[in-house]
Amino acid sequence: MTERFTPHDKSSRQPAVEFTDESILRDYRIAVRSREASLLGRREVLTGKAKFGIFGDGKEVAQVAMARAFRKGDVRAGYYRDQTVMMALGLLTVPEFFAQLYADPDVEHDPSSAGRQMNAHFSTRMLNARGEWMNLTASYQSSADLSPTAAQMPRMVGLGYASRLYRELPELADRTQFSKHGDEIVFGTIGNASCAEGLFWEAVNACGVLHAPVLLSIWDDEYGISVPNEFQIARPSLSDMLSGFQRQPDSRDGLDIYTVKGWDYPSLCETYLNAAEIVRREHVPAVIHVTELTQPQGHSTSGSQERYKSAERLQWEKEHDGLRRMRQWMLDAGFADAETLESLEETERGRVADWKEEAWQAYRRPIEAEKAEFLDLAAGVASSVDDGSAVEEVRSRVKRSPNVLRRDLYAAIHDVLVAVRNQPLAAGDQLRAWRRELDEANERRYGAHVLSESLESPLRVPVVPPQYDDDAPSLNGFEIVNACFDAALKRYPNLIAFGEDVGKLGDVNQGFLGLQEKYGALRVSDTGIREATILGQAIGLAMRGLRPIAEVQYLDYVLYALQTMSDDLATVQYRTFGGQKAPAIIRTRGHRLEGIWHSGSPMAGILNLVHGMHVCVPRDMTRAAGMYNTLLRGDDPAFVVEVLNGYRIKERLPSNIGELTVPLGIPEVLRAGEDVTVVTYGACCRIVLAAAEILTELGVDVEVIDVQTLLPFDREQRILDSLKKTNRILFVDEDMPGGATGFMMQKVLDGQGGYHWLDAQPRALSAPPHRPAYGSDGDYFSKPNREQVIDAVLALMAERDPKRFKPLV
Ligand SMILES: Cc1ncc(C[n+]2csc(CCOP(=O)(O)OP(=O)(O)O)c2C)c(N)n1
Repeated sequence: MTERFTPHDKSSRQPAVEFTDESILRDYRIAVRSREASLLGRREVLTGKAKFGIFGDGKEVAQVAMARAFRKGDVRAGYYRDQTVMMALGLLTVPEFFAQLYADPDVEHDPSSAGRQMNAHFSTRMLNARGEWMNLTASYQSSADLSPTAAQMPRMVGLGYASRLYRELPELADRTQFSKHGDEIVFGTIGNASCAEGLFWEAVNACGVLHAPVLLSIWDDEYGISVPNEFQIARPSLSDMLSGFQRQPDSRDGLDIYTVKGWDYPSLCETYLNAAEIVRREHVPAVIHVTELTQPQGHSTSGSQERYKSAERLQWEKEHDGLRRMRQWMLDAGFADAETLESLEETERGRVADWKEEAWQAYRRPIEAEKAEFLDLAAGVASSVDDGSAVEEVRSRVKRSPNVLRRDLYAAIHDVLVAVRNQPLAAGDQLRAWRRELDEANERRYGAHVLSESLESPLRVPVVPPQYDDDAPSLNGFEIVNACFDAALKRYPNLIAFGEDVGKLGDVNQGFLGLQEKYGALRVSDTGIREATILGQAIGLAMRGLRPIAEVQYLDYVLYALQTMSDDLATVQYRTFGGQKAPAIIRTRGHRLEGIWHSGSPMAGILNLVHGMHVCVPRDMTRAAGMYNTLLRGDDPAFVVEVLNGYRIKERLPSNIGELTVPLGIPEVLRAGEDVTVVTYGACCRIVLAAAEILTELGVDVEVIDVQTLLPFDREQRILDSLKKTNRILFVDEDMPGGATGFMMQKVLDGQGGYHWLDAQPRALSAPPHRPAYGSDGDYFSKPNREQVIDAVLALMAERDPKRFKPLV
């Protein structure tokens, strides 16, 4: 193999580059293969075999260059244009590419998402079939893609920062399954138009601050669907705009910024190899702005670029097509002759077509088998009734339809059962039994892996009640969580805590007081004010084997991070069909301060967006400690809302503060009673208990239940047990009407069948439908209070006995 080209070495620290005829031809082969896959992919959509297609055509050459710089253990955090780099790294086969296009739900066929994600949303399997981490340094990795533009940016920060922690924290040295001395870098990718998103700028800044070894590529084809750059960014060039981040010579502060043309293969190779080497060695992030990229087939299958690109632009794109340019360069430089290239192209065209067909057959086979089984069973039904014509009609509809889907079979089963309703038929029962079998399989296909299914699921963590010495000290609430975090930091060397004011100050309520001094500034650290990338920092660290506790200072500010929490963190396991996990704990505090942005309770808004996480609402700091201990023993992500006014309330310090656990999804009865069940959580527990005392004087025996976690909710139906006894129920919280009280009501009355046990109207007491006003009176008139709880319970009792339980006011 001749060394025809050696990228020149700007820093004279250039790694050895394999730049041979063979390697160039390999790159070209992958680029051609990828292009062919895009072309055929689009055709599959246009002929109705797939629903939608978005492809990486036009970005191939940049990506084969990028792949050259990847090392085992490196991680991609990219988006839907990256099929070529995935193929070049051997992380995506052509059949897998098509399987995802067809939404094939077999994880063997689409290992990225088991058909759950739109096409071109890639990921690698970081977990084995038991949900345990594999050796992440043994292969290239790709964190799971998302559709929202720039949504991959926050996670990229954490993925990169993990390398820094692995390099700099001696206590992590033996975790070689996740990192070898922090030498892994992250390859981020983003489209030019997505750089108009705030998440992009926040993430670039955070990478710089954290010295996260991230190499971020901007694929710039000058458009975001139909909207050109002039409507996206303030200056004509993104790299110009980014130049303020450029680090000064001999400084580690800032980023390196490179610009390279997307059709210039040798320069791309040189740039990627240089940049990656520096990022890897120095842990200084870099951006490669890849310009003059094209989009031969347009943005996606929905729409045609001729509608918004001029004839001149389209002509320019043809001339600057990377593949065409690379081909010409190879011919000009004598790397290959035209005959060799033509033969290569011909071969790839044939192979991609075959692979596509293979993927299609693999996708269709089990469905066709189900179709055949349906036809058999339905024939059995038709022949066992006097007039089987209606059933036969359904059969022939299914028989005739090409590429029948499972939904069509479900509709057909229903139609058959409608046709033979009220006829006791063995054949009908057989059909029903088969449908139940299908249900089971489909439930897994489309519903599995919302939460961890591994042996480490926090739902399996044994309950360890708090224990108290006779002389257990009474401490402030913050000292209780502080003792819990101290024990956890000691127990788990991979526990990393961070957030605004978490480091030096020990958080604004002192939960981490003194712990930075004790464990160091990388274990307990401050962050900038950047909630979305605090979330992303947590996700990325967790995906690389660390255990982050990331703090968002107040509950009201979680909204800044909610998109990342909802779209990314909560769906990691689901969207990868259990191939990846991110056991991050997001800590915040809320309720009962004062004013619109310090005492809000947008609980339903949050909890309904984060299925896939546990939502814990501890009523005091001992419960909070128990929940943290449970979560740290598990491998799911979670959101914990501590009670803001609990930090100064005294609690006895359990002697087993580092071991006690609180089970998730198991409510606690705080006060037993016979007349009314009041269901609440968090700060409202105290208010309801105070009301219950007065209600006893008024002759009402109230059972008070703390749900403890909103997700999961009452896994053992303890609230139903209470309702069976009292037959009256009131839900109390600080959310808006119809918010988390509505959520709880649905769970109990509908989900648990509580409706059947009611003797009185089920009621909810929540905050009034406005944001909380400031000041003590503002608070009183904006949140449920003791008096309102008493009145609501009396109203419930009055339904049965209005004379005895007259309203007080
Ligand atoms: C948050 C969000 N807004 C809008 C969209 C719809 N959308 C999908 S791709 C796209 C354009 C992205 O352009 P660019 O970042 O340049 O990437 P390209 O597709 O050109 O590679 C838009 C607006 C989205 N996916 N997410």
